[in-house]
Amino acid sequence: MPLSINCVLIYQLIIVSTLVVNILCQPSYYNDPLNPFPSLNAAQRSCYDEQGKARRCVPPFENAAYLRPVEATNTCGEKYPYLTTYCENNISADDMRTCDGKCRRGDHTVQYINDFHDNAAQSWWQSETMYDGIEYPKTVNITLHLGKSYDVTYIRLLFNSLRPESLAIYKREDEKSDWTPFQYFSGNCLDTFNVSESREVPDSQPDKVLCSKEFSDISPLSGGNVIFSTLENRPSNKRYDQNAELQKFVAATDIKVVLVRHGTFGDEIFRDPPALKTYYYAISDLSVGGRCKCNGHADECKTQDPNDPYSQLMCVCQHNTTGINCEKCLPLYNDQEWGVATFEDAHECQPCNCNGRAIECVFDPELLAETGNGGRCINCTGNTAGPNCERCQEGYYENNFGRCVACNCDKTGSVNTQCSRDGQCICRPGVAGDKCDRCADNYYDFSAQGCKPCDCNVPGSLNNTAQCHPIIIDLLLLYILINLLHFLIC
Ligand SMILES: [Ca+2]
Repeated sequence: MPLSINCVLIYQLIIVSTLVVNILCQPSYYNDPLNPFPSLNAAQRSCYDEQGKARRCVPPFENAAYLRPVEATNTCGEKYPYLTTYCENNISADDMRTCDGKCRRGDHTVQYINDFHDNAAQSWWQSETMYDGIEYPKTVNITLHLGKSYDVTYIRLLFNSLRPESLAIYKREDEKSDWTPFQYFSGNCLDTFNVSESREVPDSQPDKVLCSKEFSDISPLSGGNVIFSTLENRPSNKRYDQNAELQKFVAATDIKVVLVRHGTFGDEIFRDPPALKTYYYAISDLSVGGRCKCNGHADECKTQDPNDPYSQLMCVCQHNTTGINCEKCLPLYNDQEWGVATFEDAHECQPCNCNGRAIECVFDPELLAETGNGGRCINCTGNTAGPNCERCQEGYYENNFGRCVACNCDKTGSVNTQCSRDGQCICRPGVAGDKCDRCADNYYDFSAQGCKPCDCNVPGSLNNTAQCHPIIIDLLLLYILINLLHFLIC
């Protein structure tokens, strides 16, 4: 339905005046995008100072979105051979709309959202129009995979269409976790997201998710920004270094932008096709300003395979740390607990003392309290044991060559499996031998209770040696019994 002449004039006046306001109120994020981090050169970002002392370090600030994998749930011209036609608002022409817009498959794919951004020759992603059914509550989602965890400072969307009246930004802290809200933008926060509009978080809740109406104005018709500065209006960002909640809040591996509701002039209620075809989403650039998250232990990130830009992105870890985000100590460097590097303490991982007999240790807080060293070596080699592989394991003794040798104590004749430093096992009563594997002289009947005494008279024994045998004693008893019977009968 055509609008009246008066309506057109009022409409054009509103657009021109809001455009002027918009130009005057250009976002200032370019002035200080690193807030609260100062701009650092490579030497300042280094993980060691001039004296070689470990210090907190960070990878360079970058656009983490650039050329990363991205998906959209709707794109114009995708339903081949369907052609998406759209109209554009035109404030300078008498007829407000030009409806010669055509989008074929491939014309405005989502890959144009984070390609090289050239202001002079912009490429952009575009959705279908309200005429095609893209209308609240049906949303359009843009999902961006950063490749690894980043400390995100800002997210910027540069629109090539009207900005949405409502949009939400979600994030994931790792590729497997659930999506959590990052920021809402809406002209009506409460109705749309059930969140009150608020500009600043309380100190007690540094990770509170805010909703802002800052970018929900209908103007400009094109070229408007939506910018989310993750640390802005969060007073605790001055102590970012010590604030684990805030550090967790800014960390993201994936970003999802949900385009919830079009900003409109209200003319869609007439369901006039040219009006409906002016409402679509078009974004020429999605930027994510941030640093590769390395917990203060790396000054650069690289892909695992230098020849494959889509292979796993990883921190080049320093300070004896390892992991995709330098989130743990190297296997043999767990003498102190792993920690995020701060300005006060680089939390450099310290080597365990395993006497060269282990390649791995774990941090044990009880051991640290007892000895001042928390590294407990595991899988000690050479039959050694102990927190530092400093002694022979149970059932072994150290021989003259410093090697741990098995005691091999006889299970029947020994009190336990451990022998003394010279290899002598501890024998049960009446048992003898290094390994406690036989009865001592003048003892017999080797068993788990030890050996019984023979009580042989040494001078009366054969070769003056006190030795007996169970069978000999039995024969002797039989001989005595027979003689006694013979004496009684005869
Ligand atoms: Ca682009």
